[in-house]
Amino acid sequence: MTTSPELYSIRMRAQNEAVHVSGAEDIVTAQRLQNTTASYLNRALMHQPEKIVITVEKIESEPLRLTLLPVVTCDIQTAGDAPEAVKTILSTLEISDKAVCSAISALYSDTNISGAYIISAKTGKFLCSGAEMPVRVSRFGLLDSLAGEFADYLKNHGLTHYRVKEALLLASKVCSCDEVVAEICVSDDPEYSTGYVASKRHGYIRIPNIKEHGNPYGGRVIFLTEDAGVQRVRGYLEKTPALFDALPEIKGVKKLNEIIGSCHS
Ligand code: WAQ
Ligand code: MG
Repeated sequence: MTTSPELYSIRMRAQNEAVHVSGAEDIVTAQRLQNTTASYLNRALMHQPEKIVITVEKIESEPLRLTLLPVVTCDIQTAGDAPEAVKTILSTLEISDKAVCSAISALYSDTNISGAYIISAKTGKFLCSGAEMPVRVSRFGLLDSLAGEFADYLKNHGLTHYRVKEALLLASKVCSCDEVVAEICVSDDPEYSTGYVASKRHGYIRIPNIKEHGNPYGGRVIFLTEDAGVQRVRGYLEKTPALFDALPEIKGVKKLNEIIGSCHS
């Protein structure tokens, strides 16, 4: 009988003057811990941080096996067109106008926080505020044996930036949660202006020019169904280990109407 190898959750966060500047994570075997730690250190050091925290934790329960969302890139030429496209996508997903407004104002504010806001898809109310800190999605990774193949596959589709892989994994864990209607993300990296809208219905829709190049602010918003238990969702997103064990479908660049198809009302 072969036993599965021990798995570890490895997480990095770096900060400067108490501001989060870099983060990354994966689930790996012991054999890959050293290389992963080195690459995370290098990544953190690019931000000249005052403090880097790398946490390595053995995973005690068998991780869930999850499927990556299909990937499509929306044909958007300028930052001026992106908000309208985002609103149109969200309008096909049972997300109220109020909730869309709450999300857009949180995402396009001049602040960065280290986690995601949770918003009711119906009322637009923030379900995490004050003591209820924004949720930090964690404990997800790609099966070690797929790492090389996955990187080549993304590269063959022109998706070479490490952010794409990590964001796709994170969004796929978020959308695997029953109570999640959608997630929207804008990077806080001033050099990275592609964001996404992810949902079970449409998959992972990449939105080029979701913000102006040079803008240092970003954020994430997760929309929940009306009857969702926020604590359960938070527990799942933060703590339940999840491994992705197959390559995603990648559909290339498509027009918004092709992506949302007959959903567009
Ligand atoms: N859990 C919850 N929220 C997070 C997490 C996390 N683990 N990590 C970051 N955030 C929030 C936080 O508010 C950041 O300011 C914001 O998301 C953006 O984080 O396919 O790199 O790490 O080309 O800047 C999208 C890739 C990249 C799109 C997104 O986000 C593509 C990205 P960043
Ligand atoms: Mg980051």
